[in-house]
Amino acid sequence: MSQTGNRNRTKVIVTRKLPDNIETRMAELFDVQLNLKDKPFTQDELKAACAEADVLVPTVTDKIDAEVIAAGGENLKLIANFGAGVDHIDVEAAQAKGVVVTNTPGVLTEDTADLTMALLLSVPRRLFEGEKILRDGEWTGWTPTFLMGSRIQGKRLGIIGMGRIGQAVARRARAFNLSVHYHKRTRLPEQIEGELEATYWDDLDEMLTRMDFVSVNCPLTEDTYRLLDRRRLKKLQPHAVIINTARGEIIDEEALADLIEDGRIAGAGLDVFEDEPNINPKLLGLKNVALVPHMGSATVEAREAMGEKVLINIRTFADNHRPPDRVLPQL
Ligand code: 8YV
Repeated sequence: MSQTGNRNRTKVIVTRKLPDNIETRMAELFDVQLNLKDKPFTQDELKAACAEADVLVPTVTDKIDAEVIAAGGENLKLIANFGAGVDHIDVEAAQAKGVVVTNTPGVLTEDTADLTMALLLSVPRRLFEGEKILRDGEWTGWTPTFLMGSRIQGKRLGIIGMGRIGQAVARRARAFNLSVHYHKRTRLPEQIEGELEATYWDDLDEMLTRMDFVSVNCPLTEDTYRLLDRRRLKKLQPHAVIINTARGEIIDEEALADLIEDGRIAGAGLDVFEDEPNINPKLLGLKNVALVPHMGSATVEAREAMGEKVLINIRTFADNHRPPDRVLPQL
């Protein structure tokens, strides 16, 4: 951890290493404590940070629960999350303590949708399997029946959650000639639904039974925790493929692994996991599962834009204005 920046300014504690130019700007603007070694904070370190800071800048790897928030001192007024998802923060406990929470929506939408499409193209076409065979030196040459996958075009894609990222996935999917279906708590306005040429399913179970591909793009909340549980996963057709670039906890991972192993689901492309950075060993053993390490927003552009959003949220808040990306507790 390193101390830098201006004295007598807002005290900001950042829990992980951020892009260099964001850290430099933070040091210019605030009395900032950076984490240049990027060693994750323990729960005790998070509590100590909350006790000391005016503003805490956490990431998805920090569990900001009620206990951590309760350890906050009089000064703690803002938790400016570096990331869009806030499932790791007890927003209700923060609000009860008068601590504002902000996030960084909108700037990682296109990159996360790109990664979703990359997985959606990779799993049915068995790209990761092919790559492994090559690297293991096991390729003996072209044959007419080697590594046959299934065609993308003309298939049905069911998107769970049709917010910014879901819609960005839908736009890409149209270009690949997929027919787009979606399930969401509240139906999209007619005009947007029309533009996306998307079919709405009020009943998730009904949608699942009919899809060739399913993409999870909803936030993790109490309502979406294990939304795809064993019962629902069993509704999928045996040739179906699931992509998850949202949060691991939305799918019962053990059930998913079992069903893929038993041939009741064809495969999965996963960027997120229930117990990151630990990966369920069953998933590791399945060759029709593509695994990538939580990379949805991992572009230089997205990470810098996320940092800019954090800076704007802190600055507006410190200037006694309403920060643009305030997050409110779920009703
Ligand atoms: C981020 C994400 O990298 O923004 C999110 O919700 O899942 C990721 O893309 C991560 O959250 C950073 O905290």
